[in-house]
Amino acid sequence: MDTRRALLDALAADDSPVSGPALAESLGVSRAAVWKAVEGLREEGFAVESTPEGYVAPDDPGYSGPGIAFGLDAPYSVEYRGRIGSTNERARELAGDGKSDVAVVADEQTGSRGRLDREWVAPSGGVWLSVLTRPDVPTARAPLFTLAAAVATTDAARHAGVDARIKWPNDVLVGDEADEADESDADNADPTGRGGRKLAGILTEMEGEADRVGWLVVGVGVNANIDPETLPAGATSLSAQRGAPVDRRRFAATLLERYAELTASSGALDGVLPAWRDRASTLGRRVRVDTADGVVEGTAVDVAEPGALVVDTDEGRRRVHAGDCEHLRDAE
Ligand code: BT5
Repeated sequence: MDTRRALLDALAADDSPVSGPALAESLGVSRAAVWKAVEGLREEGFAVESTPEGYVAPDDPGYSGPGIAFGLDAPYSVEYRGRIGSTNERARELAGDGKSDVAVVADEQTGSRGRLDREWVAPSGGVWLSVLTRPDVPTARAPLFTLAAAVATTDAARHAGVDARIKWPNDVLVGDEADEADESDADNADPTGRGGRKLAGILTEMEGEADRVGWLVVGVGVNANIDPETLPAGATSLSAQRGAPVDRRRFAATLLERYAELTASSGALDGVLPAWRDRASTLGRRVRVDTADGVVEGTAVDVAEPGALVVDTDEGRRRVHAGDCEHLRDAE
């Protein structure tokens, strides 16, 4: 483990100051190496304090690489960028270099993408992240990772006090006409009629053989502390919903920890669909899904391995594996 990460772990493990010499000894490095690691953390915005008794973690570790890695209970190293083209693109580059178990996190993206090469608007203030892993699972189960990311994002949003739900397959939304208490509430009304306002989107990219995933990049874009006015119509943000900024460091850490937990093993992956169903707004709804093979319209009744939407149509039951899903009002 590198000295910085070991130092972060030591600071996270202990509320009391940790002395330089003690750290050097426990990490098996020189005192100069400890000092260099402290300086490196400070340069990355993690303001380690020096007291006569030793080093202390900053009160507010901040939205930064070390800030997110500090106390993180997930097996990822964190690569933070203030501004980047696309975290997914960076994660793919790392995959090409043979890397794994890295979370690329950014404040702002200048060239980010949604599905089908659509533009994703990602100004400063968001939580834009991509997790690169090399899971030992058959390629057919890969869609479960997208669903796991949706569950993780929903849980992190709820943790931050925002009642989010999942719209199949990869949107995390707030508010939905079916349970909108007051349709006249302009702030919460759904202008698109598509099942709520979009808080987050997920884009999964992978490479693999038929039977095994090679690498998998799950990219999550969450509108965190952003004025929805600067986003495409139909979008919302955590700060707009809460009426106050969210702690992005904690939000990102919660999301990463939950995602790691849900994808830790093939046994853990078995829990993804039930967790997804619990948080979904799509099930039981009338939907129209635009697929590569045409439009499927009917009632969404279930989601089945590895993430297909099961729709009851006039012509019988259909399984839809990919497409854009619109929630319809019952009368439509
Ligand atoms: C998605 O695509 O929802 C997946 C978005 C994934 C973005 C993340 S950010 C980190 C990582 N790095 C990347 O480069 N990408 C990933 P899709 O379902 O195709 O939705 C795209 C549509 O959402 C666009 O056509 C817009 O209408 C809308 N949109 C764009 N930016 C938005 C935003 N910030 N909030 C809400 N809606 C947005």
